[in-house]
Amino acid sequence: MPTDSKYPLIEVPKTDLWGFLFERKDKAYPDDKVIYHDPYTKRSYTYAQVKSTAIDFGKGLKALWDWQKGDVLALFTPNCIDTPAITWGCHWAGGILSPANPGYTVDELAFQLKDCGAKAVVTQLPFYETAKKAAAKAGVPENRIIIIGDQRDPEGTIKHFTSIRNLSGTSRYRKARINPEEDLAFLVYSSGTTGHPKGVMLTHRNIVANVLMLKAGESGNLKWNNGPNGEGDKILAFLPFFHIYGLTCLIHQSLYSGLMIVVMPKFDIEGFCKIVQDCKITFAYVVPPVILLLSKHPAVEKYDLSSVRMMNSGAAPLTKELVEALYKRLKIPVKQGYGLSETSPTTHTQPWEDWNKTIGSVGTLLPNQTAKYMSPDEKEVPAGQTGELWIKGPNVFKGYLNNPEMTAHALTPDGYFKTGDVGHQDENGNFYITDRVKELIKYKGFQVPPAELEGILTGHPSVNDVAVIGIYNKDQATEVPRAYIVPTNSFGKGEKGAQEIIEWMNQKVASHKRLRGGVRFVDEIPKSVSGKILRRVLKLKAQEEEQG
Ligand code: 4UW
Repeated sequence: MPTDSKYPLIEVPKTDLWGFLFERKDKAYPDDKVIYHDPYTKRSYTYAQVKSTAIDFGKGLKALWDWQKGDVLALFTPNCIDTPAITWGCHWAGGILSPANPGYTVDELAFQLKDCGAKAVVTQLPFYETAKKAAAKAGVPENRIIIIGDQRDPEGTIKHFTSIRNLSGTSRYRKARINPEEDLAFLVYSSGTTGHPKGVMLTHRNIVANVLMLKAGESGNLKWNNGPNGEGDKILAFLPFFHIYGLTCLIHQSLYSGLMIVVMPKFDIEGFCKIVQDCKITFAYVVPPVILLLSKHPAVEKYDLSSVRMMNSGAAPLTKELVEALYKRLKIPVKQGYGLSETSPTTHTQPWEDWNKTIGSVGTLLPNQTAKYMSPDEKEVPAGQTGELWIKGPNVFKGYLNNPEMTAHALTPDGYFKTGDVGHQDENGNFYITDRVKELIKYKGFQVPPAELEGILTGHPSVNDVAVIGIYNKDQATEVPRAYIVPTNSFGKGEKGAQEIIEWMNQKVASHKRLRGGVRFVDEIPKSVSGKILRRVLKLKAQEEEQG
């Protein structure tokens, strides 16, 4: 029998994100509450400022480029306090936002711009050159790049978003009419269970549902305090806004619940500790490698982190040892959450009070979620046994963009999404993720699609065949990608050859996709009769090597 959430069903209103966030009657905090704060520049946005800036930006998009419903705006920037206003300004004009990792190379960004059909790109000055080259490759005109943030082009030739806010004649524009169940709010990129990154089509309803699910589940447990400026919960936001975890849990949840977000563009452990201390941060969404640093790094000793009442870890497996090590050192409890780009994202979270009773569990089902575990031949496994997790609910995506084949592979006709994650649940409804049937590698929570790396590596003149797998690196609390390569006869194997391939790859991929797990030369890649790479065989090989 499928398992239903233990929370009461919540009603998901038929509204788009704009109506949900900016036309609601039940907002329980004042319009002048600061929601987004930049501790470096001291710039802030109150709720009212986000709203008015978003409207101005949306009008500017219409005035400049005749923005239409369904037009895609790509976002290529590290975390920036202008991002929320840009996001909802795009929605105001009827657009879809497609955020990309600012670490992408020109080719990686060009792929996404082309795939999502971007009409314009928003970036920051240090990323402009990459954005320009990628835009040229993808056919996006150069004059459709806008910059946000504090740095401006000294020549004044590149449009800054503030300059398109007050274009003359914008008063005649009206907000776009959205069908929340059909119209897309976001196109985030995920490789799903196999292959290259694909556009995950998330509707307005998907995100509205997930924010309400978080409110009833996670936030209810945490008893968020949305008190006045300077009081109330303050959440440190270094997790990227371009990834679904940051997009929903940070940008959307904070505005909906009236919580202050302190925005960090890039993580470093000293910066993290200093901001926690100076801003009296009470909560942080993190990934396992950050917990490792907090429980081991010597710099942590110099700071007072006692304002933090809890952290939430997700995006990759978290070990019991790490949870215990952090608590021992800092007395900060960590709970886990779980989810995927395709589920908007959060499906499970550990109730706050259970953090130390169910360490290792990703938690219980959030409201409106139904789950079951399936065998490889797609039969439901009995309660408590291990299987692939399938999920159903209003937060499940609409499909992969322009990819009916992969959509049909991922979604069942009765609405279940096949997560590709393997696990089980205990008799109290606590879920555990123990393995993956999908190919995906996660480096510090970032997706690394093996098929993409294999595709690039086969372009190396000395590579005859290749397979990439993830190796768990305990010292960094993350998986790292490793390539198994069948070289051409003439290629010098050994350390020098491996180094040559690693350096060649470093030029071609974003930092999180580098071959940090090294290169191994083999005589052949193990494959099934149908030619599918047998990654399990390589994983066993890696384990044997590890054990000496
Ligand atoms: N334990 C083990 C976990 C876990 C995990 C995710 O890049 P995506 O598509 O999406 C994410 C989303 C992370 C996330 C969502 C909601 C939430 O509350 C939270 O909280 C803490 C985190 O990373 O990758 C999805 C894949 O990431 C793995 C799993 O393999 C999943 O399919 N994953 N969370 N707690 N593995």
